[in-house]
Amino acid sequence: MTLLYKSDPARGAEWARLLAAKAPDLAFRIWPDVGNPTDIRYLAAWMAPDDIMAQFPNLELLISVGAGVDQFDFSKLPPELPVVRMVEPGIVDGMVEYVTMSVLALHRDLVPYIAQQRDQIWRQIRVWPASTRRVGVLGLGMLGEAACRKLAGFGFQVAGWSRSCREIEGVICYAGPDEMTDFLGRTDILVCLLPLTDETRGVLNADLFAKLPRGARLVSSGRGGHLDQDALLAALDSGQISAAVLDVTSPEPLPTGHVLWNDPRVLITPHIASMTQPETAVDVVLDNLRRHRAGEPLLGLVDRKRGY
Ligand code: NDP
Ligand code: OXD
Repeated sequence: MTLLYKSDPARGAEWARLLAAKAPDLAFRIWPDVGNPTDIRYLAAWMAPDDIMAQFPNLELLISVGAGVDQFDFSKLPPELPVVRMVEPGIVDGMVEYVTMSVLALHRDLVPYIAQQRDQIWRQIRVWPASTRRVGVLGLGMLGEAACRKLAGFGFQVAGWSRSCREIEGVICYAGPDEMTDFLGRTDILVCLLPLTDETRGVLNADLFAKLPRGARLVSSGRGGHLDQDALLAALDSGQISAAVLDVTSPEPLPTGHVLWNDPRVLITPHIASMTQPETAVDVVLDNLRRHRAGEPLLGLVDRKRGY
């Protein structure tokens, strides 16, 4: 029973240290040091090899080292191979921090102040209480729900939108395409925490921006493929959107010289909103291996039909 790790080798070394202490009987290897490929039963990867079953004929479980799974080409994975995504508390805490930081930055006009500082301009913008600001989160899953709960604690008026109806204390929940327009109409700061699927690709587009109140602000920290970047630039130019924080772009890295880099209305971070934390992730992985052996439901099992 060997677990193979195929992602950032430095973080793999952390997994190795933790697993040696927590599960000394588990054989653990870090790509490309695969050993005998027929020993590999579990693969924890960011990108899976195309010919996965030819390489590892005894593979029983594919584990995404991230919360998202859109990096996998499911058409190349055997339908019977279970795929789980990373559902661990460290990645949730990181995203809650990032979304809180970004929403507070947009709420307190940090983006224009950064531009003003560059030009040595001392100009005050009226401060509004958080209770007057309506935040809306697209996606009420593991990350979106946790972010909503934290934001509600600051006094923001928080709402969220998901596919199925949800109930979250202190959060107004909207569901499905029919309720999207109402959700957007009451959203001053929009946060995208959807998974990237055929249904959500390009969701942050001109049509959506037009349904937000004029001057709305955007945090995009799901995937770059959600955002029509040209539509964002047009919405910034027209004043429909006043500022944006982007953690994800398309492509990544954002190419040198891209117009978004120098736009004073945009803050960019290099896909660091959150990261899987080895310390907490290995506990979830070990629990999932135990569940798999015991035939129990897996944590973070991906529904291939939904794509997340
Ligand atoms: P979950 O699968 O837990 O939640 C996804 C949410 O999106 C659910 O509420 C789901 O609705 C909703 N949703 C999905 N499709 C639709 C749709 N078509 N219409 C309406 N709602 C929809 O995902 P996580 O919260 O764990 O993660 C979200 C994404 O965040 C990841 O897929 C990844 O892309 C991104 N991410 C980014 C990181 C970064 O550093 N930038 C770090 C980690 C993750 P329902 O509840 O009804 O199923
Ligand atoms: C993830 C990510 O999906 O880091 O975990 O983007």
